[in-house]
Amino acid sequence: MKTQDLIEAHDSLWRGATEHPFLDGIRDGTLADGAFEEWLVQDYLFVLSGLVFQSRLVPRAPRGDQALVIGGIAALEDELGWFEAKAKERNLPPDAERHPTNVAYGDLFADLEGRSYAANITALWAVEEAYLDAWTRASPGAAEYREFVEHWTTPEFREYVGALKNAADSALATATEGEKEEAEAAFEEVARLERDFWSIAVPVGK
Ligand code: HMH
Repeated sequence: MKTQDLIEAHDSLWRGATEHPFLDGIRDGTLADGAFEEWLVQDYLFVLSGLVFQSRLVPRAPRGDQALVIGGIAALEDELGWFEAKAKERNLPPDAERHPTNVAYGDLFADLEGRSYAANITALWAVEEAYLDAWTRASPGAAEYREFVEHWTTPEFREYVGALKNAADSALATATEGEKEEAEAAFEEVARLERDFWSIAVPVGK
């Protein structure tokens, strides 16, 4: 089993995570007032918990993945500063409450601590791949969102996601059957949460 097989085996789930009315609204400029800001505040909180999740992976990563995982952590810390600047420009509240979907995502990250490295690196790859694919689909984006679309579709981000994919494929290549099942379950959970995360700002029927 490889990462690409997971996407193909869960096509409708993956499409839910990467094609969404929220993203159509970004592309076309048709989002309701305040929807983007509501999402942005929640995404900042998500990155905070993502940083904790990735930090826990450092001591678990095989030697060959350490630079990748640590580089990802540094990029997330940088991303937090960028979010803070954007939030300030837009006068957004720094102390918003976590949406239930954000809480559920944090619960998954906490639960992954008790699962295999293969499940963890597959989950991390899926988190970032879904985000990259989703923003790529929204590209180039309406003028008011263009800087965000560009920020989340850079060649550097694409390269990082490709490296995560290779790391996940390597882990899956030597994983036990049980670990592969764990990785597939984690992939599905991530895909559902990514879909639900876009729905924070533009609810759709589940
Ligand atoms: C919901 N998924 C979500 N937010 C993000 N910032 C990323 C993935 C990428 O780290």
